[in-house]
Amino acid sequence: MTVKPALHVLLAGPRGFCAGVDRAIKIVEESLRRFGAPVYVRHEIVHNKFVVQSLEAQGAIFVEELDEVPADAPVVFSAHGVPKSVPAEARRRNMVYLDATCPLVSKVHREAERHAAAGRHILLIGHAGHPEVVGTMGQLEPGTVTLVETVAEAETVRPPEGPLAFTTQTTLSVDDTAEIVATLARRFPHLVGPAKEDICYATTNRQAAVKAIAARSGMVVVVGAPNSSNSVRLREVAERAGCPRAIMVQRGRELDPALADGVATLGITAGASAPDVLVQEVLERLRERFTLTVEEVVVAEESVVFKLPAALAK
Ligand code: 0CH
Ligand code: SF4
Repeated sequence: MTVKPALHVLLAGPRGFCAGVDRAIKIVEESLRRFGAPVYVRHEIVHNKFVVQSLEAQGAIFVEELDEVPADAPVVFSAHGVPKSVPAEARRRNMVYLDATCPLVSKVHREAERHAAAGRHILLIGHAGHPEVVGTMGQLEPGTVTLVETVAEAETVRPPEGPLAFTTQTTLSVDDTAEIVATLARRFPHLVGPAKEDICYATTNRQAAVKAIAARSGMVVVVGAPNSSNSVRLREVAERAGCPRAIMVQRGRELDPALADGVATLGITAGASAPDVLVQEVLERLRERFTLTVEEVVVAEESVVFKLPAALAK
């Protein structure tokens, strides 16, 4: 019997599901129990195909727009949030709807509304076209918000004269965002906003955890999806923290274990929308080729839990 070479695995902690994702999935599952199938979901409930397919198997139907949902069927809005026009349209059509927007995204929506009510133009730091950015912009009147994506844009953006505020997407790079905020604060000394930014606890902790393992790892594997903002950031953070190779996979079978040949220590993390079963798949895949020793590196403990919406909590 050939002996498999040794591979030391560092598991980032925290990794994987956050409280907002956990709540969003429970909202779909509980809706299926209450209303029976089908329950429609506008947009992927979270950016993970395994999660989406598991819910589809239970009777959920995923669509991109509300007009694809029959008026007599219940619909859930995804964790990323929706423009105000979406619930407004659901009410107009007398639909039953459940909002799975993460409470930390809703908090940013309210913050943006407060700035607008105070007459401040808003600089929203985020990625163009991402559903959370579309949702946050959709809380505001057109012309009252300008998107800033990069430090270069922060250097050149020309908002209208007058009071100015900033808000951010919740799943951005902590380091990039600090630089963007510093640039804006230098150019616009009257800029108001949160103490740092609106990046959530889960994004912050997952980036800190992957940083802690990246410098010790010859390779890092991020379990997540290419359309998952927070997961994509984890791969970037690992690379910037000095790891020579950081890759992203959606499932264990996507990983070629031979990539880890010659690597002594391999780091693994998972985006906030990636279930733990997929991390286990990656470990199983590596065991096909290596004898693993697994060490968990925990940089923060998380105890955040969000309640279900009142309509489902009863
Ligand atoms: O990281 P993003 O926002 O692309 O979304 P995800 O991968 O579905 O993770 C959950 C976060 C949802 C809203 O913050
Ligand atoms: Fe909420 Fe943060 Fe999770 Fe997004 S990543 S769902 S903002 S806890």
